[in-house]
Parts: sequence; C-alpha cells; structure tokens
Amino acid sequence: MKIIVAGGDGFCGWPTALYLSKQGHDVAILDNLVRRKIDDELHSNSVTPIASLEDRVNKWKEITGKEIKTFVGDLNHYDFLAQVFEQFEPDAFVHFAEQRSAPYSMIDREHAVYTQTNNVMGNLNVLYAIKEFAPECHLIKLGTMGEYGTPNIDIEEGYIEIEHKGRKDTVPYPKQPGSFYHLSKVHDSHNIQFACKIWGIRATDLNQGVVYGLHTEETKLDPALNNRLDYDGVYGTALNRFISQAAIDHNLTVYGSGNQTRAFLNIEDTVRCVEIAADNPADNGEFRVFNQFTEWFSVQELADKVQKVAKEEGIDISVDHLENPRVEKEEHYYNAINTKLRDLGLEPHLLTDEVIRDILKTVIEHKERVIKDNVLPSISWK
Ligand code: NAD
Ligand code: USQ
Repeated sequence: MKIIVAGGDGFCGWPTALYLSKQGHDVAILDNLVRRKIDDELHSNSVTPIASLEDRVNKWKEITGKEIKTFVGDLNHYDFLAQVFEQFEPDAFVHFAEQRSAPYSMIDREHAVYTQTNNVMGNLNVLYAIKEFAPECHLIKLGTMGEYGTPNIDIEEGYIEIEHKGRKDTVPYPKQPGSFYHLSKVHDSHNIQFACKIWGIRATDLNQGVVYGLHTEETKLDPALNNRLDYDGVYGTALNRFISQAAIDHNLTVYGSGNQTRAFLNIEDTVRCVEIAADNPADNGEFRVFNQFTEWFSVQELADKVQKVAKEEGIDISVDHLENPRVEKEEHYYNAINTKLRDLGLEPHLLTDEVIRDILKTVIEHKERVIKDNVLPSISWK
C-alpha cells in the first residue's frame, strides 16, 4: 500500500512510519516540523537526542534499503497538500499532524486559536484533498479518548444506542472534552463524519488513549532512529513524565487527588493499531471509530508503579499531590470499551515493571538533557 504518514516526524508518527515501511508498505512522511519549533518556543527538548528528519530517513535507508519519502510542509497550505496527493497517490492517509498538547492549547487565546486553526482546518484540507485527488484513499485519523471525557456511564466505541420517548436510534457518543485541544478533536470527528456522509469518503477515527514508552523494534536499530520523549509540563504525558521525574530524583507530580483515570497504551501498540486499521479499511462512506487503548489506570496508580520500580533501582522519591492546574473531575466512574482493535488482532503490550524499568534506564542515560525548570506544570486552565 502507498501510505502517507502526516506528522511522521513526531512521537507517534515516526515509529509508525518505520514500522509500516518495515512491513513492506511504500511510506511517505508529511510534516511541517512545527513540533521542533515549539521546543524552541518553550525552551524545552526531548530527553532523547533526535536526529533531523533528513538524517532519520537516510539512516533508515542505509540500514534497511527502504526509502521513506519526505514532504516538508503544512497541511494548511492546500497547494502543497494537493501536490503531495498528486505525486504520491496514497491508498491510506494516516493523520497524526496536529498540535496535541492540552496544556499548550490552554496557555492563552493565541495558543487556543492556533491549536484549533491548525487542527480543524488542517483536517478539513485533508478531507478536501481526498475528495479531489484520491476518493478511494482511507483516512486513518488520530482522535483521542479525551473526546468522551469522563461520563457516569460506560464509554462505547464512537456510537451509542439510545431510547428516547419510546423511539430508538444509534447516535454519536456524547462528547465532553477537557481542553481546547481535546475540543479540536471533537470538531475533527464531526467534520470527518459529515464528509463520509456527503462524499462517500472512507475513514477510521482512532480514539487513542495516553501513549507511553518510546522505543519500538525499529527505533532501537540506531541512535539516529531514536524516538522523541517529552517530559516537560506542557508536552510530557503522565507516565513518561513520572519516569523522567524519577530519573532526575524529582518527586512525582500527581495533580490533585490522583484518582482521575485515563486509558493508556504502549507506543508499540500504537504502530500496530494503525497497521490493523490500514489492513482493514472502512467502507466507502463509513465513519468508523475504534477506541485505541489497552488498559486504564488512575494517575495515582501510575505514580505508585513508578515509585516502586525507581526504588528497586535505588532511587528514593515521593509522590507529591500538587494543586491541580486543570479543571477536571478527580473522582469519577470509568469503564471504556475497546474490543474492535482486539477483534481485528491487536495483542497488547501491557504495562509491567519491566516496561517502566526499560524507559527509566533510557532516561537515566540522557538525564543531563532534562531542563529542570520545565518539570513543574506552569499552565493553568483558569
Ligand atoms: P507530536 O507533536 O510529537 O507529533 C505531531 C507531528 O505533527 C509533529 O511532528 C508536528 O511537526 C506535525 N504537525 C503538526 N501540525 C502540522 C501541520 N499543520 N502540518 C504538518 N505537520 C504538522 O504528537 P504525537 O504525540 O506524535 O501525537 C500524534 C497524534 O496522535 C496527534 O494527533 C495526537 O492528538 C494524537 N494522540 C497522541 C497521544 C499521545 O499520548 N502522544 C494520545 C492520543 C492521541
Ligand atoms: N497528570 C498528572 N500529573 C502530571 C501530568 C498529568 O496528574 O504530571 C494528569 C492530568 O491532570 C490528567 C492525566 O494525568 O488527568 C492525563 O494527562 P496527560 O498530560 O498525560 O494527558 P492529556 O493531557 O490527556 O493528553 C495526552 C496527549 C494528547 C492525547 C491524550 C489522550 O498529550 O495528545 O489526546 O493524552 S486522552 O487522555 O485519552 O485524551
């Protein structure tokens, strides 16, 4: 298959591009490299040193003989996007290319507007490009479990059957997202569903949980293929952040009670889920939704796990409860369904002490790169 990985220079996109290339697909990366510029804006960095996109794909070719083409440009420049579609003629378009930090979207008006413009308009351009240049192309779009929020009922996969005043219908599951970033994903989902209905586009929305880890078999082949690992208060996500904190002897930063629960998966499962979606495309006109996670944990449970493994490695840190910078429920019901990817063959890599230890050892190797001022949260929802 000819597959474009948009956002292929990022944390999820890079290992996915390598994995799909290894599986024999003809892969091209589209990325405007804005994530690297945001590191400069935030005076932050990846714990792991990462090579330039050019060096990354050159090293991949040198090691495997496989070529990954690159298109450096912005989804919001439609002329550029049109050219990419005309030249590459994709069978599938994997769309990771969005601003993905909830705290970044909550910095101020400008960052909220940037996030929603970049994400919603970029995705709308992709929908138009598929309609205009590749109507059979399968859109595999990264959504988020955070679209659903934390309702007091089970979270279904995209749709819910409801009975109202004696009549029944199956409707999109209600969305109660928790940041302007998460809202951008809801807006994307609505636009994709509408485009499927009116133009007959085929699309899969992968409502992904929080991703942890950094290595895949492919990224481990050479330091030039390293994946990025975010630890800062803006882009770092719960588990990877706690492990990075342990590596520098920093107490773990649980926000509020820590009883807030989220769905998680290993980066090794992210790449496989995308492959499963590509191998089993949605039908023409179908807007399919998969919940892409393998387990759920409260933030406290994650901190406890990291504290235990760190202790075994001779690192003694405590779990701090910081005033929560976010507006979110800290006590809530959580039960989310995730059977569709499992039914199509996903075999989860679950979170074990060994997985935590492995990430911890990598961070320790590079711990002098961690900028300590970036560790505590600095952005408030209010
Ligand atoms: P990332 O920031 O590391 O990567 C995103 C990439 O997209 C970056 O390389 C960036 O330069 C590029 N990009 C952004 N806007 C672009 C544009 N307009 N045109 C071209 N390129 C653009 O993020 P990630 O962690 O790899 O996340 C990838 C996707 O998966 C996002 O859509 C995110 O919402 C979703 N997701 C991520 C997680 C997670 O825990 N990391 C969880 C659930 C969903
Ligand atoms: N949290 C802490 N301490 C920290 C960091 C986070 O207690 O140091 C808590 C947060 O308050 C929140 C939970 O951990 O309750 C998750 O926060 P996060 O930063 O790990 O994840 P989130 O902001 O939800 O965003 C991340 C990705 C985003 C993706 C989302 C999946 O950045 O792109 O969409 O995970 S989900 O959470 O399922 O929506």
